[in-house]
Amino acid sequence: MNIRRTLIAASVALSLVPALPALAQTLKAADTHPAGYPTVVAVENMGKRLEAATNGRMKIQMFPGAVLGQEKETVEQTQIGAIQIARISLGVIGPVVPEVDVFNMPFVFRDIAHMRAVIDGPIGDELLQKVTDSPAKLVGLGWMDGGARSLYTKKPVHTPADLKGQKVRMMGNPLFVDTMNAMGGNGIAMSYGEVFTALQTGVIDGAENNPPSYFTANHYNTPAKYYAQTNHLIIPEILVMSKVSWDKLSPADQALVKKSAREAQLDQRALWDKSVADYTAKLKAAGIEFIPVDQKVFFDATAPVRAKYGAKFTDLMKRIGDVK
Ligand code: GTR
Repeated sequence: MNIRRTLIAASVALSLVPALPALAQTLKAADTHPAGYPTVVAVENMGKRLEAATNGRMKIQMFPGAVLGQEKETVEQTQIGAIQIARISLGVIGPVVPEVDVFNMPFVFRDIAHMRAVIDGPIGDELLQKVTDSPAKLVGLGWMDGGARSLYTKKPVHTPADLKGQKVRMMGNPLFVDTMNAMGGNGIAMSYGEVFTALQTGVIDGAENNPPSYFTANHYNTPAKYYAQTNHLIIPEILVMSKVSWDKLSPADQALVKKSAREAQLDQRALWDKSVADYTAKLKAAGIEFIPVDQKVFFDATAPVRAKYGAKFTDLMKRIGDVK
């Protein structure tokens, strides 16, 4: 009897609770790049759009310049929900969600236009979904442009033979170490934040990246002043959200976040193109020598890497190749 009365009282009380207002949300976002970098600005703009669409209820607070940690750490923090949104290279997601490594292979895209057509289309959506469906506790929100990565070294490089004995920093993913070894050098995995000192002290002889990163991370201000235009990796950047935080959003808020991430993808592209042109000019003005190379030689040298890592992606690689 008592239990019955308690239950009735509880259900009456529940029916009196007004519908909860949608939760106020400040989403913490992390980026390794400094303020003003295209990815940072695009995510800040995404926050402004979210704020406008929700009358200030949802916001993004951006933490640039790796203040929340190097990319591997920010991925881990995002997995547990301490960070809500991380903008990172897809390269560091490979060890967590191996399915994305199809985009991380050397020369898998013909050029930047090809990569953009792929990430904007169904294959891009499928890969984001693979991140979301994986056990990694991350939600794939959208893509950004990371341009093409080329080599910067102390000694000029024209062919794979010139890389013999040179230690070249790669991002933390075995695929990239194998890529550098196949290109003729010795790949060394290291976090982005350690590269400047390692170049200065001679722990490494070179590294590889796009012109905006080469410049803004100050790597050009080291003995590595020769920039060989290999374009060996065209790795998209990815925006991931913590699954823990995502699950706390209403379906309407989830849709809004997804939509604004898609807008950020296109927003960033315009900022990116401008930044590549600006930083290329700055690097040249600073005396960096841009060396044109025969990319086909590096493409051929890395065939074993595509064979090794691409074996499980044969169909997908064919579909990627077919995208015009
Ligand atoms: C940059 C990329 C960063 C980071 C960095 C690296 O091009 O935007 O997310 O991955 O390269 O080499 O670690």
